[in-house]
Amino acid sequence: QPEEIEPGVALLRGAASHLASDIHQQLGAILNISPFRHMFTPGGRRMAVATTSCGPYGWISDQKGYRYHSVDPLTEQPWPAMPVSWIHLAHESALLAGFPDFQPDSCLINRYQTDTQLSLHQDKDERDFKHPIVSVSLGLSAQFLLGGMRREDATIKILLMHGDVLVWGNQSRLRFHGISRIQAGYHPVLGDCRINLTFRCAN
Ligand code: MD3
Ligand code: FE
Repeated sequence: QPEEIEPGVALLRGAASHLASDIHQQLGAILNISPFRHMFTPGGRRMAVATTSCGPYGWISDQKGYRYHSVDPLTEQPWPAMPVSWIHLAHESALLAGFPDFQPDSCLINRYQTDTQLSLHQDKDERDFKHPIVSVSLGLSAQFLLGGMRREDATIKILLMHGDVLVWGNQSRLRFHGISRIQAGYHPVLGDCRINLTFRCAN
C-alpha cells in the first residue's frame, strides 16, 4: 500500500527487506558474469558510482554517449539474465503503484560507498517515458534529492533506506534527481555499501 510522497512517486517502505538475502545471493552470481565497473561520461569523467546491469539491455556510458546496449562492453557478451524474483518484485511494485503492465527489459545496478555522490540528472535514455522506473534500495541509507523539471528547481530530501521500493512515473518520470550522501555504517547483508537496482523499460 504505497505512500504517495509526490504526484507520480509511490514509496513502498521496506517492501524488499525480506528479499535482501535472496537479492544479495543473485547479485553475486550476476557480478561473476558482469562485475561492477566505473564507466566514463561522454565528457571523459570517471563516474563515482560503480555500475553493472542485468536483463536484455544494460545502460552504458562512454565517449560516444549514454545508451542501452544488449552486450556488456567489458565482457563482449550479453548481460546476465534478470532473476525471475527480481522481475516479480518490480512488476508487483509497479502494479501497486498503478502501472499494471510493467515489463522491465533492463535492470541497472548501482553501487555506492560512503564517499559516493550522484549529481542531479534526468533519466531520459529510455525510448518511452510512459513506463515508470522502479528502484530498490539495499544496504546503507542514502540522502536522495528530488528536484523538479528544471535543474535549477528546488529539491526535497528523501532518506532512502534498506528495502525501500519506489515507483517513479507519470509527471515525476522526468524530474531531476541525485544522491547527496551515503550514511556511514555496516549493513549485516550488504556490508559497507549501498546497492540500488533500477528496473526500466529501455526499449
Ligand atoms: C526519479 N539512481 O540510476 S534511484 C539512476 O540511488 C539513479 O542509484 C539513483 O538515479 C540511485 O539513474 C536513484 C531513484 C530514482 C531512479 C530513477 C528516477 C529516482 C528517479 C527517474 C526519474 C525520477
Ligand atoms: Fe537517475
